[in-house]
Amino acid sequence: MSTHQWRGVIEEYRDLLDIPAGTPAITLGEGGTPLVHSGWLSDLTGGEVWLKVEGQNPTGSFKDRGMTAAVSVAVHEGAMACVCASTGNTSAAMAAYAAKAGITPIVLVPDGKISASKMAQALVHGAQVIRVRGNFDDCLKLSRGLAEAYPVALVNSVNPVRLEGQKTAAFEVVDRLGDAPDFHLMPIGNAGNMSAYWLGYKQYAAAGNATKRPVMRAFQAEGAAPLVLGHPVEEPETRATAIRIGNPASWALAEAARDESGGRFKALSDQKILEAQAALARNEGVFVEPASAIGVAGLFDDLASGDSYSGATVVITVTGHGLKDPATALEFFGEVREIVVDADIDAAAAAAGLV
Ligand code: AN7
Repeated sequence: MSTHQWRGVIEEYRDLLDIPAGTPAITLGEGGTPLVHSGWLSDLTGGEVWLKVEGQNPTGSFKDRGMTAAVSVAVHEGAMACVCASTGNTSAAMAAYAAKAGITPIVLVPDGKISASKMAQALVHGAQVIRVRGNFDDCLKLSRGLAEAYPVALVNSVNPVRLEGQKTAAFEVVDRLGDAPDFHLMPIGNAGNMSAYWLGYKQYAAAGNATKRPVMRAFQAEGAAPLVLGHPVEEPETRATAIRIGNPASWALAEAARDESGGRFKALSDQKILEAQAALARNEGVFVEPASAIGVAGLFDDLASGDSYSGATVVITVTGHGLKDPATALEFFGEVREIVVDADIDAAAAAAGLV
């Protein structure tokens, strides 16, 4: 008996991706992530709610889909080094794929504002990490500037090849459900992922693989909500550091996705984001990082404000693994559960509430 080995998103979907013919796939086996049915959220909504669990990718976030494409094409075109700005996940992914490709990864991150786990990933994979006194938006300006002036490939999502890789998540959703969902909920930061899903859904519908396209609803943190406000935010702030972005690069594409799909952007408080993170972990067994919980927080908020998902098929992308940011999780929820006792059965039983 043989098992099917998933080949990564380039080989699984090569004919559907706009990348140069003959691009060799530099892959870590990304994609093919689980679409987990949520009985809990389905009961709450009266619909069918599914979670696209992107934390199951090789470096723990959805960024691997775009990065396999961007690094593969960069190498195909002769790059010896690549550069990105990042709130953490892009740099983790880039460092891993660059290591696999044998090229030099250069990472620009906002000093003090990325989680230790993501920093460790970039460093352990051998990236030159440059901590910038500034925010993500400043880092992106530097990243673009370096790529213009020096022989390094820019692999932020302003590189359209990134979106080609990332759109495969929409293909997987449709392949699994047999059609596009009615609604797709997700976080939005630099806006590449929503733009890419929309590309994928449109492409599949045009090819006859889906009968419809979903309504796209994307969520930002209140302190970093440029798309909701309609103007850039100078000093974005949120505990969901992955989406601490004030001037998204794919602004126009995301607005087009919103408008063409009849969707919308909405801002949510950090408190709601962190409560959704805990609720998802406790009710569904899915541990995601704070930014990744915002689609679930958005579903709750929509229901509270009277929106209905009854009878609808809903997909929520949870973008990154909970282990990406244990510090924030422990700070908010750890003390409640942790009790220290001596190595004694009675003390342990009392602490566990068994007596
Ligand atoms: C977990 O890593 O921008 O709207 O530099 O890490 O496509 O930017 C991360 C973004 C959502 C937002 N969830 O996606 C970076 C970076 C997680 C993320 C987003 C990010 P985009």
